[in-house]
Amino acid sequence: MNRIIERLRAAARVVVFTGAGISAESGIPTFRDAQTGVWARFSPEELASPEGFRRDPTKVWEWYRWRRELVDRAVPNAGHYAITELQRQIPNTVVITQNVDGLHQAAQSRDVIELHGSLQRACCPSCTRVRRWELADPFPPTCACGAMMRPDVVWFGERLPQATLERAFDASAECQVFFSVGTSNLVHPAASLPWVAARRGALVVIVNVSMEGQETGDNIERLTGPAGVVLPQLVKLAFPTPL
Ligand code: BJW
Ligand code: ZN
Repeated sequence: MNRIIERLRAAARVVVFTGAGISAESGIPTFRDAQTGVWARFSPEELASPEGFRRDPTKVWEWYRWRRELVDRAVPNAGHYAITELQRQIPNTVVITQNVDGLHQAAQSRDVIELHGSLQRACCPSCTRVRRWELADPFPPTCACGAMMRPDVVWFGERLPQATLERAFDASAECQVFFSVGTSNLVHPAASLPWVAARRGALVVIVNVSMEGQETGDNIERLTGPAGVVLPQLVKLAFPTPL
């Protein structure tokens, strides 16, 4: 913990990279947890791939509608708020998320880089129009051009938006401390961000309830526990607020 606090206090640039685990305490299921994860009940190819959408678009839309209902009822947890506080303490803190739930923004984090898109938007595969998607919209949503829209998210086999990815790689290469929070770190190209940071000399801090499958190394610190507990403790220790 001491090394993390020292490096954090001295850091000019920080990256917080998050995955589904940061939102688990807000009641949003993760993808790969054996018991509670979404993939325990559904196959990723069926629901999160262009082929799956072509095969059964209504089924895929129903899955996203169910997730959007959960997200609309959810509120950010102490982990999201600790990241916002870190951004206040170190203004050059970049939040990079794989999540599509918008909870970092709901916790007032600034300039969040969303690598895998957003549940709040739909886009048109035919004319590329993008618009906000509301649960009250006709279902499944149809574009002004007449085509059925799709969720504006990145599925397996699809390219991440180039400019978004470049911003994420640049921020990771330039930071002194890189937090990897609540991600199994299995999905590329996002999974390479911690190693970009580590190669450039950053301290990588892994925060996860389980360290199974997570890397080890000289530049890596591991904090085991729920993000909603670990992150507030860490931020409080690093930046105690005066009475
Ligand atoms: C807690 C906690 C608590 C729980 N506190 N922690 C190189 C090598 C191998 C494969 C590939 C490669 N490059 C590309 C690939 C293929 C593929 C890939 O990576 N596959 C791997 C699975 C093997 N990647 C792609 O297809 C990507 N596209 C691409 O590379 O295109 C290239 C291309 C080139 C030219 C032409 C065309 C294309 C796209 C990947 C898109 C991923 N999309 C999804 C769905 C997004 C939309 C949606 O949400 O529906 O993104 S899949 C899903 O996985 C979602 C997530 O963002 C992503 C990551 O999951 P995450 O967040 O890590 O969740 P979990 O569940 O895995 O982990 C949760 C963690 O939290 C666990 O560790 C828990 O322990 C922890 N936890 N409670 C702290 N309270
Ligand atoms: Zn259209």
